Amino acid sequence: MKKKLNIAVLGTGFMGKVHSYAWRAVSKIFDLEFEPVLKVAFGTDANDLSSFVERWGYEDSSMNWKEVVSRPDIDLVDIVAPTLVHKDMAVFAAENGKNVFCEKPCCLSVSDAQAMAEACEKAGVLSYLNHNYRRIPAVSYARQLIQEGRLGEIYHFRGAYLQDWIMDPNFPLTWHLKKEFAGGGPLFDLGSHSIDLARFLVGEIDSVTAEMRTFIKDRPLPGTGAATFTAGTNQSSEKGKVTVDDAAFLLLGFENSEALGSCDVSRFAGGRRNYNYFEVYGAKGSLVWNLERLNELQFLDLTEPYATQGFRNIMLTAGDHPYMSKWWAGGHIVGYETTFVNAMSDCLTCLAKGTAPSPNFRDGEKILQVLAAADVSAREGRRVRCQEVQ
Ligand code: SOE
Repeated sequence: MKKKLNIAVLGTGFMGKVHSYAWRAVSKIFDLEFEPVLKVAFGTDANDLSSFVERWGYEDSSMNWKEVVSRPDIDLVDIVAPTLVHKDMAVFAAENGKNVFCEKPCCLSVSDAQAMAEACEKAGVLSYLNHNYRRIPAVSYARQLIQEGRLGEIYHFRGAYLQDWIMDPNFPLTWHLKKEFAGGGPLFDLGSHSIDLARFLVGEIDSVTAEMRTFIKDRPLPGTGAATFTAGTNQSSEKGKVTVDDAAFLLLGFENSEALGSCDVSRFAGGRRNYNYFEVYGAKGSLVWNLERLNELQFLDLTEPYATQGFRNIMLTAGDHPYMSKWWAGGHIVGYETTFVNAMSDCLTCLAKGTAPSPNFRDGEKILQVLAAADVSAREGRRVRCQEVQ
């Protein structure tokens, strides 16, 4: 008999939807000690909240997140609200003895991430930071190949995360475009993913040199009722300042190797709807991966004779590929939503074993240091050591 684990989900947007789907699926796909129960959802818009709760089968709802988090029947708080509120929600949850699962980016600043990590450590609760792309079989397998030494010494990581959803100058000034709500533009939203992958595959980053641009500096204000948690489509004729980047290009130095890395993030890459990409080049081999073909990993083995070398396309659908033994019959592909199911499975496995998941809020702190260093570097026009920023 599985133990019930009562979940409170804070937020009803896109991530609220994906997380609800994954909490529902995880104990059906994986053999876990826990069975998540969608106990209560928090939202800021009464109509959205009631349809969300009905659609996903939550037992209860509330428009007061503190009330939700402090309920004695809640075991785990899942934060899918805007970045601005992550820290307060996570700290309050930890203080109330709840395990915390939090969407990326971790929070707005290095000191907020430290506060989140400390609160969880002090309370002895789990902290889990959701960088779901690590959980893709191909990405996990890429790390395995690197750790097995199949790439040898790593020379380069080239990451890119490109989107195009705000290229229209009439796209409204939603919370994503305000620094005080989001911390940064694609630098935080997408760069946090790329940096997580760079750390996952290559190692700790210790310096950053960056350039950033904001192409559209003023945008129409969103319509009424859309100020904080939702985008809103009914915009007004008044305009407001965009206070985040539209694109950021980073050069990365690594702590324990001479590897040279880069990471380009943008919301102005036309046609790139959700293009998360990396290449890793080593002394013995190279890897290429792209979210649009998430079941595939390209591998070039430099130990083969030069004349026959070439990238081979590995389909990650065998039972012995990471996560795949629990999914469909061999040879069948998986999609975006499975990355969250895999993430929740890993999180619940750590909870059952009492081990710290990775990434957690300490990793969030490291990622925030890189993002903050990139921000300083772009503004001051110089290379910045990650330790410099707090
Ligand atoms: C929007 O840019 C977004 O939903 C990100 O916030 C997610 O983290 C990314 O995975 C997909 O795009």
